Amino acid sequence: KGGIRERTLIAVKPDGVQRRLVGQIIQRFEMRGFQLVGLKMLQVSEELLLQHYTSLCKKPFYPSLLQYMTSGPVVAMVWEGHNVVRSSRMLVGDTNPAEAPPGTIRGDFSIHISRNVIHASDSVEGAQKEIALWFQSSELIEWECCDHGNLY
Ligand code: DGI
Repeated sequence: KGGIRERTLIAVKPDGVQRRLVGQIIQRFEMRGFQLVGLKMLQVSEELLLQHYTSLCKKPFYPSLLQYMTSGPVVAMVWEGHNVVRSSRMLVGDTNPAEAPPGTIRGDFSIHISRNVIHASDSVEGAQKEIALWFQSSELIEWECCDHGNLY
């Protein structure tokens, strides 16, 4: 994928769901012009989290990250559009909310790195792996948006 069909995995973490931020987060991606192609709520398993955060499993904070990410439901989404991976990271803001400017999701809605509300894939290759991990291909819908000609 790439071009206008580039895709990324976005997940509203348990704190974001508990704090009723799902609607506002979806609105920010819609406002930008990105297209929703997959959406579900799930309880993340220990196995899924380990595959998702393989590179972090030896970190001292991993046990608390596991506890947090499995503490309640997560809303997982796949968004599509030109440069969606990079643009989503800009919309989301720095991993540490203290470094995330106002106007970003983390900069507007969070204080501490251990409760930073949202996940966004950090590369096109990473996004492809994460989407395959979190979604069945039958759960992703290809559709034409009526305002396509105004966005591209
Ligand atoms: O892609 P990001 O979510 O921005 O960042 P990442 O892939 O480096 O880390 C994944 C998540 O792990 C991050 O959103 C929050 C958590 N994390 C990362 N570094 C730390 C951390 N949590 C704590 N408590 N301390 C850290 O240093």
